[in-house]
Amino acid sequence: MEPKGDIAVIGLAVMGQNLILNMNDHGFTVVAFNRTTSKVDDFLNNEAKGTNILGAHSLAEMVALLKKPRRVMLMVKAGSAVDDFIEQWLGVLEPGDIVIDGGNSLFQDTIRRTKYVESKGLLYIGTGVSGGEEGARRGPSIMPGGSPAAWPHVKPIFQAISAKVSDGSPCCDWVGEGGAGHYVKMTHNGIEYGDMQLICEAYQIMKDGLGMTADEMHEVFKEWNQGELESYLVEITRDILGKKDEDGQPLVDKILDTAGQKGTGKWTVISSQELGIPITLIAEAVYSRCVSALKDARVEAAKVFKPSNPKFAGDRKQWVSDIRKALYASKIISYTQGYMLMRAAAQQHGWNLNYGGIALMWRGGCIIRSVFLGEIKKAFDKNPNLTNLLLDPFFKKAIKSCARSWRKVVSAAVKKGIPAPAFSTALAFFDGLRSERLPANLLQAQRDYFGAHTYERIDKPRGEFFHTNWTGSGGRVASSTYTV
Ligand code: NBP
Repeated sequence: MEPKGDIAVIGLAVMGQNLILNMNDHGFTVVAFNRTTSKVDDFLNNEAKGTNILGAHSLAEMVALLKKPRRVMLMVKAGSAVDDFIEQWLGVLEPGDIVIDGGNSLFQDTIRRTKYVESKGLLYIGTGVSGGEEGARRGPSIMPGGSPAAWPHVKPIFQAISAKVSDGSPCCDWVGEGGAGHYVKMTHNGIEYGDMQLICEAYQIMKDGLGMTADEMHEVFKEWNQGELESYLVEITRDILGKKDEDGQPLVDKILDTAGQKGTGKWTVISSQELGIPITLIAEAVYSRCVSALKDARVEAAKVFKPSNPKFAGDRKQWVSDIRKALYASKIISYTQGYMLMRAAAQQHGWNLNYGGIALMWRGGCIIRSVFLGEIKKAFDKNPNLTNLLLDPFFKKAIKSCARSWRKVVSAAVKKGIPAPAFSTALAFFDGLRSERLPANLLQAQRDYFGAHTYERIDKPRGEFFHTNWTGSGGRVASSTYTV
């Protein structure tokens, strides 16, 4: 009998199960497999009951159920489990078959695995899948990269199951070679950290600076979700603020204020350091989670340094409008930085990234989906070579119209001792970027003074380096010149 399976999905936790059900809804025959094989039977007897989903209890059985070229997709914990599976598969798959990793793998691992799997005659796809449980079931954002020859074989399945924007375009397209898909997913997660932190800072300023209740802020986020900030994260914040505990009190007020993280934000920041790209807002978002985790230290310090009166003076309605603008401007900076990072990574790794296409992939299905991403898509449609989002006329105008409120909110927060690290760093980055001259002249002089690191001069061509014997007692030998 001819095999019927279009694709196998390995890993029957929340993401794998929901992706399989989504694929089944779109008419694909999926073979389900899991390391703990009892979960295959559990799945077939419950969630998958009455569907066309097939179960496999061994890799050999899984392979026998698949049409050629075989498509096998991992939805397991990122890390060594992926390498272990690849090794096992190399023994049962054939040249031309396609190995897909849909977990949150580190992009360097995907670069390495793509080369390794290709060297064995197979094809590899490392893909970001975003949208959590609901996205996986109803339509995620999917960001595939790896072996270009694999894409035509996977495209019909991925584009069918992905989220769609209002004109029907799928939130899934080819991202690029090697680790490009996982890099874009990692950047997405970093931006997600930034968006969440910005919303949390707006919340804290409204709570502490304006003395607003969760119910009042629920109304504010409801209103914000009807304008330029309309997004999934603003929408869920609205709902969270409206949620009551069993005693009728807002549940959010009872949740311990220490945040966790799984590492993709950290990876984004590490990559930015390696590439020398200032994604200051995402970095602050990651560090803010670290500060939140220092609960005991914060409780102790609060006893000693508690701000006396954090309340803002003036009209509350006006402040809420100012906070909205500060959030919007800071968000523009965060995406500007995120796109700078992807551009630098693309240059380093030789990826031909389609920046408008990435905005479209993030426009629906994923956690950072928003109206705002539609504007980014338009900016890249108008100018595919746009090097800096801030230079697009739409964003230039938006930043200018928010600037006064942004400064007002950041200075009030600083004066009143309310932490607003992401709002502040966004403003500092903006001021740095628009400064034709920064104090790095002095910095270079310091470096040359103590380490003979040399400097360039404004009255000489770039690339010519000078060393000064600042004290009269130093030698004439300069250190080798380097830049970061
Ligand atoms: P988990 O990340 O919790 O992984 C559970 C699955 O991995 C199970 O099928 C488990 O098999 C399998 N597994 C583990 Br753990 N170690 C294994 C090993 N050494 N060898 C073989 N299989 C192993 O599941 P998830 O939350 O569904 O996420 C799946 C992937 O998707 C992850 O990479 C995750 O980062 C990514 N992701 C998750 C989300 C989300 O919202 N949860 C969103 C986007 C992406 P077992 O049943 O035998 O233990």
